[in-house]
Amino acid sequence: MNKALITGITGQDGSYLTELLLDKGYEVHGLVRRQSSTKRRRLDHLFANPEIYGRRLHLHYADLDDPTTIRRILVAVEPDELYHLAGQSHVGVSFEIPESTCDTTAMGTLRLLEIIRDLPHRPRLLQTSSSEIFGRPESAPQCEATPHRPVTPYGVAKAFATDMVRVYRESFDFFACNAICYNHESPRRGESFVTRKISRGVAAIARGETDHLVLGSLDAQRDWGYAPEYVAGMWRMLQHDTPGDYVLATGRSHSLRDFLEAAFAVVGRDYEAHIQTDPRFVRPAEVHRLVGDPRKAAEHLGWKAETDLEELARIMVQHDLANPSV
Ligand code: G4F
Repeated sequence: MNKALITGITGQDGSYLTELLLDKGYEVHGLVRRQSSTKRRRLDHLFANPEIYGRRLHLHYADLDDPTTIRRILVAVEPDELYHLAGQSHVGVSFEIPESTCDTTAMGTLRLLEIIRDLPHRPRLLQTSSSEIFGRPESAPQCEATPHRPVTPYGVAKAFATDMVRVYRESFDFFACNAICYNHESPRRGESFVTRKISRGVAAIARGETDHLVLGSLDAQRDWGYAPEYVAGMWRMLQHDTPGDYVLATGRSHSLRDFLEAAFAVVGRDYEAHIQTDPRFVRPAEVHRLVGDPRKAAEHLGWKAETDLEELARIMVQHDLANPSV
């Protein structure tokens, strides 16, 4: 039985990846931060299954700033594959807490690489990188060779982590890959990210709980895909013969207004009647024209993003209509 270890297992991607690996027959181990609350809603359905939790799914307490504990767990578990998904993932928040963002996302990745370097049985490593590393690129779409020009603390931290993974691959013969992910969303997306904020807001408006939704800049353009497809791309990277970096993206750019239109259309409303803007949600700096070129992932891994923006908005809004409290 293949063994995988996931950092960030309780997040959107971690929970979808856990389901995918369990389906494929893996034994899955996850690192979780110690918190007073043990509620992990994205994994609840797996905890509740006695055939899975404690048998094929195991959780271990460890923080990214605690290398001794991570080393101990890696030595004990001996995973074949390590998916490094953890880190502070909110770009706007990274302007408020840049030091801890860099500590978890940049240094946390380097610490993990250093631990793996000393292991007698090195797992294959997948690091979730981000389109934020491209910042304000000169060209669109961006591919694996596009220069890194981050403009946010989060982007700088991810660029550091991405380059370190490449350096360890080239210098120490690691099987290590960067999944350069463009925005990927789902009903499990955290509530402070814009698509989920919108899908929850649309559902609340449809239920008559409020009549407006407050956002920041509506000028944003993003390449939005569906998260379960992206974790499948991550898995494919570690099954390939050789390690490398891959852009995971739809290849299509949309404006925030496009997403608003699609989400409000699900409940038969016009978004313009319900949107207010507030500078509190506008960031000190924004990335530009981020749209990915996923051709390498298609050619080498046979991976393709299938879900379009309208379908994504429909999946998210329908979920939030049916689950008002989640
Ligand atoms: O949903 P967002 O917060 O996502 P963002 O900043 O693109 O980052 C996400 O995708 C990256 C690429 O995959 C990841 F690396 C990162 O970890 C994260 O998953 O914001 C999207 C856009 C931004 O331009 C933002 O300024 O929406 C704009 N926006 C407008 N009003 C808002 C809001 N964003 C948020 N979060 N909240 C608003 O009220």
